[in-house]
Amino acid sequence: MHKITFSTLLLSFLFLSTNAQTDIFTSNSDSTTGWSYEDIDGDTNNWLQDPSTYNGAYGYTGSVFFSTANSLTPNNLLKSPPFLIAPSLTDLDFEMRIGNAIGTPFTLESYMVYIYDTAVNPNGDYTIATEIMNVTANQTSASEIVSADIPSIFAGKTVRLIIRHYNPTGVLGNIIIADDFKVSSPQTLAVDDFKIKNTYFHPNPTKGQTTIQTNASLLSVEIFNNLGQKITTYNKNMLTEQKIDLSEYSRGLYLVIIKDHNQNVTTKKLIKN
Ligand SMILES: [Ca+2]
Ligand SMILES: [Ca+2]
Repeated sequence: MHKITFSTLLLSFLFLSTNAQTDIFTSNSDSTTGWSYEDIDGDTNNWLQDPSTYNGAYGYTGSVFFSTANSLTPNNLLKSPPFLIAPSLTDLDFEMRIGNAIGTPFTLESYMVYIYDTAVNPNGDYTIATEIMNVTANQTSASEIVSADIPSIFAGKTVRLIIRHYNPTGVLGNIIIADDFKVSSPQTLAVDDFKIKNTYFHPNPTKGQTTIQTNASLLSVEIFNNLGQKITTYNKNMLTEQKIDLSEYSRGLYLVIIKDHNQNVTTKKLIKN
């Protein structure tokens, strides 16, 4: 009985190991932490999170992000939170749910998707980001899942995605709706690889200084604000006491990406109050 159970478990494990993909970044749009919006054309129409209007309609669930355009030349950027891609994951896929048409007549809304390395493009300038999609959205009420390859050069990088709403057709625009974002790899990471375990801040929330409680040998700590912008990086020489200090920054939620000397990583939320 025990042998059968063990064999079954082993087979299940092998099956999962050989078929599972690795989810690197996912969002159902419910949280806006780390997301940001930029109204490049300056017409005050921009991306926004909508918590409920499209819930259950056109294939969307719960919250979505949508971009409006009352001009012929929208140029609105939706930027994802920063996330780190493991160095060993070189086969990288992006997908999201997107649609443009709520009722008729449908308008020709176009979008592009970019990815960029936050270390070489700290301001997230889309004109120097890497384009991975350039599409005119489907002209039906239903949303659709679209996908694209992400170049392997982004393995090992802390990246952000940009979904850019624009309209080169000269047709007066309406809206673009995006949801269900996922960056994944068909490659697998062993469960204990890559993730730094049992790491937390004390105190958290903090008024300023906080200590990183961990057994890992820290290599670097990157701190991003609630808009996903990197505000500072600690190198290993600054981390000998495993302390970081947010005294000079405003109250709010921060994303902290912690790397150790063995290429492991963890992303933590830290609250300054
Ligand atoms: Ca959603
Ligand atoms: Ca705009």
